Amino acid sequence: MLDRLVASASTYSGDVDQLVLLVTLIVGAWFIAAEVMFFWLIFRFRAKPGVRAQYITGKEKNLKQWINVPHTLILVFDIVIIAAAVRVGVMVKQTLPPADRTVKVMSQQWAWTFTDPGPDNQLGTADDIRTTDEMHVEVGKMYHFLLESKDVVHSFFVPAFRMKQDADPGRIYTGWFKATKTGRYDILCAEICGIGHGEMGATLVVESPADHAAWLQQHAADATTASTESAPAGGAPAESTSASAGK
Ligand SMILES: [Cu+2]
Repeated sequence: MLDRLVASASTYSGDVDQLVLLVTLIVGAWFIAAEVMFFWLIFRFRAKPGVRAQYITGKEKNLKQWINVPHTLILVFDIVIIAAAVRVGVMVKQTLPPADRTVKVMSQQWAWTFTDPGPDNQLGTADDIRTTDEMHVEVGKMYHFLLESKDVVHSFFVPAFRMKQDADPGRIYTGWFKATKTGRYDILCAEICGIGHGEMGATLVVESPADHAAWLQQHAADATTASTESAPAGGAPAESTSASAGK
């Protein structure tokens, strides 16, 4: 249902949508019930000439039922919501399925830098591919991301994955995702991080295995050439932005 508004493209995006729908239905039903009751009471007991208002202490047993019954029902629904939320929360944030690939995500005012391990699937080697404001992943592969911030608190938000994680300077957060649909999706910063916060968008490109292999080959060759030219001791991998290296 929500995927008509925002694409649903990760293994857990459907579970998050179901949770949002569950909360909306439960809270919405109670909202409508309360408003109908409220306006009915206003209408039913409106001022009439010659009728004195009743004085009600609230201690009468039959009247207290109007509080106790809905109160108990709401507590039961709270438990349902909490149980559903914990189930999804544990799956997305507390479990870490084994990764096929691990990528680095660096946030800073006001850009994203992504480091892909390259064809050797090892971070910190010469064929690492660094891109700015564009992240390439393969559909159906389990990814871990190591999320960092260079300066202030940012938040790594991929609406199509229903995934959001704060990035705090001085910490490395590990999270996971597995894309289920190829396409181009938004990456946003979901934490007000300064004057350029609204500009801090990037693109996530989810590719088929063949397209991703081609992207890896092309950019890893560029990265290796650049790193041997600029870092004789095999130092830091050179930057290879998609915008410049993709031509
Ligand atoms: Cu930010």
